[in-house]
Amino acid sequence: MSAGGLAAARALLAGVRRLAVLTGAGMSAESGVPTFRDAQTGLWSRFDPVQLASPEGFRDDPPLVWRWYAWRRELVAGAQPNAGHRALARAAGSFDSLCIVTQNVDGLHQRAGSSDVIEIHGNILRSRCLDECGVRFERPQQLPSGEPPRCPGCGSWLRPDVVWFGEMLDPVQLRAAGEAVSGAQALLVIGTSGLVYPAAGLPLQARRAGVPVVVLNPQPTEIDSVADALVAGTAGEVLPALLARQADQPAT
Ligand code: BJW
Ligand code: ZN
Repeated sequence: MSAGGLAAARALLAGVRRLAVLTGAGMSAESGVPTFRDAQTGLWSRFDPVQLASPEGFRDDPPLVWRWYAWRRELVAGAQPNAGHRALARAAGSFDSLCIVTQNVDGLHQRAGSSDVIEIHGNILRSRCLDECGVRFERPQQLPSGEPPRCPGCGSWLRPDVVWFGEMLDPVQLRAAGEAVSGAQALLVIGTSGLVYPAAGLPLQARRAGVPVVVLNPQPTEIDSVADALVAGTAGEVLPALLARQADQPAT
């Protein structure tokens, strides 16, 4: 971890009362949930995103996509929040507001105890009707055939309640995310490659609103150019130290 980066980021966050946080897959890496684009371990190094994470892919082969999501759902259900998730949840008490905008679909922020969370790419544990008849399920049943269950409202397929490539994000949530980011006194960006829009545009939106941006990532990202402070390290290692406020520090 870069100690210099950490000191600069801590100084930048010191007087902040309203913090916004944007998280990506790297946030959950230390919980054992694979990222998408890491070269060896990322999901897209083994699986085809067009086949598995697009509406066309699902319509082409619903059982294939459903089974892939069932596997990931099991993985997420068995994962635990890591030290980074817990540090963010704990830190909420030392800010007037701490809003987490997450691209993650795993629900680990909420399970760590964070309450102000906007899931802009949905949640993998929920399902909804492919034909948008309004039916939503918290926990879908698994059929022995591996096929997706049918929507009890209209008979169409159920699909994971996530945002696939080429799909619009929920405009209400996207607006709330933009407002959280622009209305904060600092934006902390954790564990995202910054390649997927519109989420990747939020740091620039913050910057344009005069909100300083801190980027925490073990690797360079597309967002580094808009960062006021860069911390090289992992979420689980860095966040407990970065977010410990003066009052929380042990007396030395
Ligand atoms: C660690 C770590 C540790 C590792 N600690 N860090 C404008 C420009 C160009 C393209 C577009 C654009 N606007 C829209 C597009 C098209 C497209 C897009 O962005 N494509 C790009 C890839 C080029 N966007 C869309 O289609 C979006 N829809 C949309 O814009 O609708 C309007 C529209 C429609 C049609 C045409 C045009 C406009 C929807 C995007 C939905 C993304 N969906 C997914 C799947 C979700 C469901 C599921 O989980 O299955 O969301 S794709 C995947 O990528 C997932 C993620 O949320 C998202 C972002 O990935 P993330 O989180 O950044 O992960 P990685 O793996 O990329 O990076 C991990 C990072 O962690 C790395 O930096 C590591 O170093 C780091 N790390 N260990 C801290 N321990
Ligand atoms: Zn339906």
